[in-house]
Amino acid sequence: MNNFLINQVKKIIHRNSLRKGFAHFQETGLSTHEAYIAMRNMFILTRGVSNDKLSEEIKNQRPKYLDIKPIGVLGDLSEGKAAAMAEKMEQDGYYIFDNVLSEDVVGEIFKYASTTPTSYLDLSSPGQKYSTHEIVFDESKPISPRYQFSNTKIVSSPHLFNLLFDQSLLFFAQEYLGCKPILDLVAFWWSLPFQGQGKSEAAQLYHFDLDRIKFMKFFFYITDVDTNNGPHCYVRGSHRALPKSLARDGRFSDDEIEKSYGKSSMVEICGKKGSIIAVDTRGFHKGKELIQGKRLLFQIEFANSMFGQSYPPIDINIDSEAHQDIYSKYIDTYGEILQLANV
Ligand SMILES: O=C(O)CCC(=O)C(=O)O
Ligand SMILES: [Fe+2]
Repeated sequence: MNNFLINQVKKIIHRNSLRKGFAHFQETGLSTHEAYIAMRNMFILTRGVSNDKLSEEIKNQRPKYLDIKPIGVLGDLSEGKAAAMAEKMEQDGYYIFDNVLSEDVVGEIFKYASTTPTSYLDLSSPGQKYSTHEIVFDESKPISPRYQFSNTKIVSSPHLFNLLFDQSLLFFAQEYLGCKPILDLVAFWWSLPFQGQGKSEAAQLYHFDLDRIKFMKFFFYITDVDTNNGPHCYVRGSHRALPKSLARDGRFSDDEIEKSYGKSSMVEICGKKGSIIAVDTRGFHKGKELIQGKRLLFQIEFANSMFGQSYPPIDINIDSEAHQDIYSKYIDTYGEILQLANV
């Protein structure tokens, strides 16, 4: 059989498996590993079209909230401001906001991260494994390129917790996703120079994320980020159709990316501490390996569906009435991964 026919047969098999798996998810809310793998395979075989089609279906099933008050860390996004920003992001795959986190908030988050024990990427065995024991980050004694806080540690920081419920972020995510967003992932980590070791595991080689059908991440720089201490690198416009030559899963070299897209599309996103960036990481991206210094980054992901990879839920306690109101009003957004403890 020639390659074309082989691909057609593969497509039929993966399409069936995806269709069956997605229908099962819609009935039961459960996503099987087999269906998740079929989504990834279909994404590659159709160079993205399969995900775009599913997203169109989801738009009808999860119509936008009409009552969000779009005010928060991104400013006041009413009067069409979010739509214009989302349109720019639709073109480029990322958006750098003018608004930044306040110095006080950045300072408090930095202090929390400097004093709270964290796991670290353990390179002593293969795979992307984090240590079970936690240590307080010490940049003078590097033992890993990446130190990642547990979800429990993230929700224990009042300032990070606040950001999870920020209504300007929710509003922007809804504008970009075109439907009710789901908060599906949070991450908070330090990066350090580590002589090129663990680059793949630390997401420092180009790749695309594909845990969900459609998703976007907010990045918050908590330290100043320049070309030497790990800017987020993004290939402008690469969130659209996947080029034939790059239609596979895995990690990609800078050269491979440059051949397809050209150097001028490869953007290094530097920024002062407090910077806020939205990124559609279905496009090619990486964290640049650090040459010196350190980077502290907080990240929140919103998706259009929980279909795909499974993550464990996070137990939370809500003290403030405002957060309680938001949580219950937008339970479809916050209730998927955040579970009220002691209920
Ligand atoms: O460290 C970065 O800038 C990118 C990390 C990454 O690949 C991701 O968050 O999906
Ligand atoms: Fe990534």
